Amino acid sequence: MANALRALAMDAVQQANSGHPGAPMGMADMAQALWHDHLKHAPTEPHWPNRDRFVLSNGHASMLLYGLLHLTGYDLPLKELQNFRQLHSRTPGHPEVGITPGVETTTGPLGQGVANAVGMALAEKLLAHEFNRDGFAVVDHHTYTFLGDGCLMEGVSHEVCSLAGAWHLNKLIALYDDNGISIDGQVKPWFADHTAERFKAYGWQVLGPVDGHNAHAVSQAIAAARDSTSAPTLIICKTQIGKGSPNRANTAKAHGEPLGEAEIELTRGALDWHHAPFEIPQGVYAMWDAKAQGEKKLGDWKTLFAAYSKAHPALASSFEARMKGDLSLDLKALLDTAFAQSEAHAKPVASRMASKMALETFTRAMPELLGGSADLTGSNLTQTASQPSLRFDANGHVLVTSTAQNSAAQDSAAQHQAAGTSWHINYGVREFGMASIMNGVALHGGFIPYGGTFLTFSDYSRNAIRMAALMKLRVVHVFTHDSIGLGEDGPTHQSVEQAASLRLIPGLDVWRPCDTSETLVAWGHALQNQHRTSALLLSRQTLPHAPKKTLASVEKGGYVLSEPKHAGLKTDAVAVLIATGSEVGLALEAQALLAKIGIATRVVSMPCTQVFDRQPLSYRQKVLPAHLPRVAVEMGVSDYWWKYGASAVVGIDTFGESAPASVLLPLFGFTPQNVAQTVQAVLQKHA
Ligand SMILES: Cc1ncc(C[n+]2csc(CCOP(=O)(O)OP(=O)(O)O)c2C)c(N)n1
Repeated sequence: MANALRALAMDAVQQANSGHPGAPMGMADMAQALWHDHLKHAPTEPHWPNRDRFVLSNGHASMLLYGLLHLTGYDLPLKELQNFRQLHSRTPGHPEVGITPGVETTTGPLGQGVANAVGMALAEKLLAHEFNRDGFAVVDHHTYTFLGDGCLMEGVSHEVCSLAGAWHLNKLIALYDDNGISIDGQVKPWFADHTAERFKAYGWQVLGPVDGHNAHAVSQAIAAARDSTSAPTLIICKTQIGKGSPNRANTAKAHGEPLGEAEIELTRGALDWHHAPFEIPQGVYAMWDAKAQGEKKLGDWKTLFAAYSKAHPALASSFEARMKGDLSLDLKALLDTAFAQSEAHAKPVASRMASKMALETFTRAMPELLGGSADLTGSNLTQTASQPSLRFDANGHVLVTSTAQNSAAQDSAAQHQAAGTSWHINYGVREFGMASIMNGVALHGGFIPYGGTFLTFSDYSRNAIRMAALMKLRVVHVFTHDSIGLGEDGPTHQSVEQAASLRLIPGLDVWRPCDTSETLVAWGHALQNQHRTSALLLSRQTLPHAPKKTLASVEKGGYVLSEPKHAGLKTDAVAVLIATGSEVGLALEAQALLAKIGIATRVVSMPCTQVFDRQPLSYRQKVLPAHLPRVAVEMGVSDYWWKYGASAVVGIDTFGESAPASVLLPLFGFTPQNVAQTVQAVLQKHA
């Protein structure tokens, strides 16, 4: 059976003249052990909620996964394998979720697949805790991942495997393809870790080394791993990269090059596989076919779920809605009311606090919100009064009595058990781990994860944010302390280029709201868009309220906040000030100063440039009329704003400084006077 996987991998890579044959050939027996003997899945219904999840963390071995999906009966015909790595095929170079049925996550950036798997295993555990009832284990599956030396060398694997141990994710089973080879050759000189001891130290159960080419031995190890009641398991499988190829096996050359026609012929001989390229004998197909068995398991689960629906109708319908990604709350009505209230109160608050205020309302009624922070809970303000801190006991059970930080959270922990709780996770100081685990949680379904850190440290998690956007995942990043306005912590903590650089990620909505109302809208937008990733950039410092008329205008991402008449002038604007977040108040002050000397300006608030860019041209031209010069104001690099046709940017193109914010703002030119003078200088140039 395993040789069918080897043959498909070497043939497809050869046909594409590109790809990685070595890892699929090396892991073929491990794959046979898992997929034939253990994996619970239904090829005819790839989205069955209670399927086991399989994550190929070493995504360059994509042909292994495509071979498995094809052979076991997914809708992935042979011609797709023959089209490996070609435009618009369902077999892209690395596995991509949403393109190939049965692919659970997009992998390729090493280390993040195993992180996604940790997120999936966490989601399973939490859903089981929330929805399972006596006799009704409707959520009960494993998460398996294959990973190689590369994943284990990547630092993110440390962050997430450490968490998986602390969380006792006993249904997470990782199979390590221990072939001792990476691209540069034998790994010994650069990867001499004692991996077994490393994982034991995390609190994992470690099995093996087993002979990774003995499918029976691997299968037995998986069976033992499935019995674990309180720890995740790492199974170390000793393998040969390119197994079966007489001249390439156990060499780095097997990693990422086609074997070549001659070597393929030799390999067919060595494997005793005498079939034409892409030809799989019917008998082999029959052995691999998992459709009937999958349908039986699926059928059993459906019967169980039907009985569950009778016994616990509310829970059952809530589970179905959660897995579909429907919100538990009608956010539209709630946002309208909250927006009206915040406009009426017009209170100055830090936008991080405005975010917490919004979350207080959401988390009370939305158990799907799975919050967290990378050890900055009190600064990011991600935990609300109704959210207990997520804790597990030594047996891996979710602790109902929480050791939450505040007593309100402790009280509510018990209250919320029945109805479902929105939890808050202490991820520890692990930004990248948090972001990539959140991706796994979102991929599993049932939750909308959000997590906080300082904006500057978004750089640590950046590739996971990019992956979320690529996968179109509803994940919300709460980035506080978004500028030099944070003050004394200095340039290591003060974001300068982060806002602009996050805005470069395609598909990521970056919000930098200016007050309570805009923050509400930002959260509403993030939660209501099931296929978008969002980052909320929030201030540490208090911001004034900016009066505005409608929520709908904010939802456009950029809108006219103030016309000259609001500053007491009857004339039309001669210039536009574009500002975001904490600089909107500054722009309004500059507008007032300019009005005093008879210069009429318009202030445009631009909380989310991506959403603004998606508006029709006619709207954008109305907000930013072509004939008016524009001055952008943002405490970050100026580069980003030139694309909006700015004539000048009041920005920061150096690092910040360590000093109180009250000293830094004037030092860097963030005063109403300097903004007003910049507008005057622009007008003189245009005169
Ligand atoms: C984050 C990241 N860095 C670098 C790469 C490029 N890359 C792909 S595979 C690989 C080596 C992986 O070694 P190993 O996991 O041992 O795979 P094997 O050689 O066994 O196939 C590298 C460096 C990548 N895909 N992701």
